[in-house]
Amino acid sequence: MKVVVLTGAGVSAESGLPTFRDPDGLWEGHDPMTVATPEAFAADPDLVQRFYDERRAVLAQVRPNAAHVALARLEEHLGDDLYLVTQNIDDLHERGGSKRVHHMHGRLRAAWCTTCDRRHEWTDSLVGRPACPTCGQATMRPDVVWFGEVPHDMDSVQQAIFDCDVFVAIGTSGTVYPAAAFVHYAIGNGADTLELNLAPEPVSDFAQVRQGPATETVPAWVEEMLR
Ligand code: BJW
Repeated sequence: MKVVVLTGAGVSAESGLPTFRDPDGLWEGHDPMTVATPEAFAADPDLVQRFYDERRAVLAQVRPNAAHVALARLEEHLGDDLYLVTQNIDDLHERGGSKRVHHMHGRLRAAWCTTCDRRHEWTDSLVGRPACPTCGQATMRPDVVWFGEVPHDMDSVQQAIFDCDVFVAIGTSGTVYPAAAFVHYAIGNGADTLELNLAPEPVSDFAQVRQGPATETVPAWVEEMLR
């Protein structure tokens, strides 16, 4: 059985990372949705770098939760037949034990130099405009995908969805494309579809729904899969 799992901010919520669209998801009075654009970065790079610096620093204080760990356990059993694609830029899937994680919106602990196009593992601040270790230019930005930019690994993700028997969306509002369309690709391919979420979302109309916190629904679903 081939399984594709798509995760969103809800899978990390119980680790203490705020989601984007929750009522208290504002940051310093800025809607994160307006910060996550190349235009916002061009207009006020310090503000955007601070937004990501703070989130990068918080990563060191949080831990993977039972949902991340359960998905790693599923990978142990399914190997390459589990394709885990996340919209999250945190590294909690990896720290929960997953080895094959596709970060379609990039990674918080990576910096991308827009001069030489190199990517570097990065745990420090970027707001002080450090020099790129490769070319020396002070042109590094968070290696994340903003609105209007092309998500990573799209060919591979689409192939995995076309090949899968089961598609599961976990903790995502399903409001951002192309991820919002994945459930439709999966249905078009005849896959079973399942949504695990705290609250009903647009995807709920197109999937079997299990409502509840990810730390409960995901381990329970994984347990069923392994039985
Ligand atoms: C729990 C829980 C618990 C809580 N347990 N659950 C009009 C139509 C169609 C498309 C477009 C359009 N206009 C513009 C577009 C394109 C645009 C887009 O989608 N815009 C929309 C606003 C309409 N998309 C793009 O520009 C993308 N690029 C693109 O399309 O390129 C073209 C292309 C595609 C493919 C191939 C070739 C070319 C890029 C999108 C980039 C999004 N980037 C961000 C920021 C990343 C960096 C960062 O993290 O700061 O990604 S925006 C933000 O939203 C972030 C997230 O990954 C993403 C999705 O959010 P997510 O994860 O769903 O979080 P929330 O907060 O929305 O939902 C949380 C959920 O958890 C809720 O459901 C809760 O109920 C649940 N929950 N606690 C279980 N304990």
